[in-house]
Amino acid sequence: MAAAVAIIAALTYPAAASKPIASTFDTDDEGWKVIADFPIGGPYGKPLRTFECRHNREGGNPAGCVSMADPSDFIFCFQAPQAYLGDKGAYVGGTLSFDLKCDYSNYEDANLLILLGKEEDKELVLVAQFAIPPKADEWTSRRVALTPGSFRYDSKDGAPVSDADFRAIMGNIRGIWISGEFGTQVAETTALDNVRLARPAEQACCAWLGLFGVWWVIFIIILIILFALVLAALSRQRKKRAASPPQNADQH
Ligand SMILES: [Ca+2]
Repeated sequence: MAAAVAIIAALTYPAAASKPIASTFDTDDEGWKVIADFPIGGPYGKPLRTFECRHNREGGNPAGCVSMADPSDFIFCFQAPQAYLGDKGAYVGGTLSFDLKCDYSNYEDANLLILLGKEEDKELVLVAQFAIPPKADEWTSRRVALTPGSFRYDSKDGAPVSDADFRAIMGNIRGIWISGEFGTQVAETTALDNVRLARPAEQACCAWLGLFGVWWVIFIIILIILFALVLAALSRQRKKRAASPPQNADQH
């Protein structure tokens, strides 16, 4: 049995150790805020106002989510909490994914993911574009590859980002902002759910798990436990036989 426990621990430890940074908003806003009033087209480096997100216990994808009603004519973004910031060099080549839902979607210029960082004394703002939610009131999943090719300097029309600058930012992320601005009028409410920062290895693992589902892992664990129980029963039987005197000896 001890061997089975060790095998299970060995199987489950890597998954726990490499647990992705994720927000599913089951019980609260998990530290996410909203920042607002960026001019359309940028610059995006300095928000004017900060708001609390609204946490919704239902209506997410599934369960809870956070949302924000457009506060102004300008662009507003969901701001990631501290867990997503700092040294994330191990996530270069991974992805940032998230689900968005918007009740009024007719603005196609602010579908932005903004990364903030610093290279030596220079403040850097990197901007990636993601596909806009195609229909109002439907959850859509978006995924941005964490590679230099996904980003531009300062705005969606900026210059391509160098590998050195991208690695410098990922080594000390100071801000991750996901735009919620999808309406030309001050009318829309945008919701966010299932944010996930994944390393390259975690993506491969998830794709593999996706093929078989989590039940496959549970099945393997049950098999290991059954195998351990059979081994323990056989071992007990062997010990019992060894302890009993041979039958022939009784007949003499
Ligand atoms: Ca959720």
